[in-house]
Amino acid sequence: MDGIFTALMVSYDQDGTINEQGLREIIRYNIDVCKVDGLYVNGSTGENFMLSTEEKKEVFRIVKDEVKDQVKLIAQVGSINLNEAIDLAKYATDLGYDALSAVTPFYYKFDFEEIKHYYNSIINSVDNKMIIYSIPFLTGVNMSLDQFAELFENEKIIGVKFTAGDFYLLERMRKKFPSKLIYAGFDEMLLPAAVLGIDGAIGSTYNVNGQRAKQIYELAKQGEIEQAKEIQHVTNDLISEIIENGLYQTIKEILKDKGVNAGFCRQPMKRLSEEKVAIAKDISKKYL
Ligand code: MN9
Repeated sequence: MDGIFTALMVSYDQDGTINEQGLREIIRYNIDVCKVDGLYVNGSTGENFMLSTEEKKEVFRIVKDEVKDQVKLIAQVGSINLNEAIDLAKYATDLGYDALSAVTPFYYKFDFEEIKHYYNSIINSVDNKMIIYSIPFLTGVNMSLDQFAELFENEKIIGVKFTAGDFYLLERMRKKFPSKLIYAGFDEMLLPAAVLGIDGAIGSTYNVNGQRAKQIYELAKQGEIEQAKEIQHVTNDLISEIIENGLYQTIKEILKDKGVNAGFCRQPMKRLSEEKVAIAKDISKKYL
């Protein structure tokens, strides 16, 4: 389960309907061109939190059908509707997903006992493994080292997707939990995270920039830091231009520039102006 995982994009039509053929093309591009080690399905990048339960299941189904066993698959099933999360956990497990992940419950200020109950309820309802999805800047949920330790007491909770810039906490976690899987969640900080000894990374920009990410990760593991730094610099020039132009929309336009029918983002996420579509195409040609 180590390596570079793409936080998979989903192709939506103008009216927000899932475009199955487009989704299959995005998957193929990730496996055949970006050569990533796995896919993280229905995360933030898949626009998961704007989907109905049925739509989330449809995405899980299409992805598994296209991938079969070619790469590892992680299903993000988290929801503050705990019944939905458990239902999705069962669904993805039955489909054969290699592991589950769940975002920390958000919006209400759930206390730690509630968070712990949430994770144990989900993972104890299925025969599968759980990767905590920690993304404090979007959820507002910050967990301490001791709280992670308490969650990790459940052996079915095997790791964390760490989308934060707190490298002190990351280092403490690596030291304290040598056998748990830690995935870096910020693509622009892959190299420093890799130096600290992560097991892999999960990110949105790997939909288009997976090859560079794999190089950074492998070079860091071999101690070739100078070379890795050069590739991270180019990667971050790319990422900063993508973010400036509109993160998910621009990645989709880059995919379209590569001949992949990546569609549009779901409302309320906005469309790119024609000018920004042109900028996205320029970014695609300049870096990829
Ligand atoms: O899950 C992604 N997070 C979000 C990881 O999209 C919220 C990252 O891959 C970022 O998109 C990326 C750009 O900041 O690092």
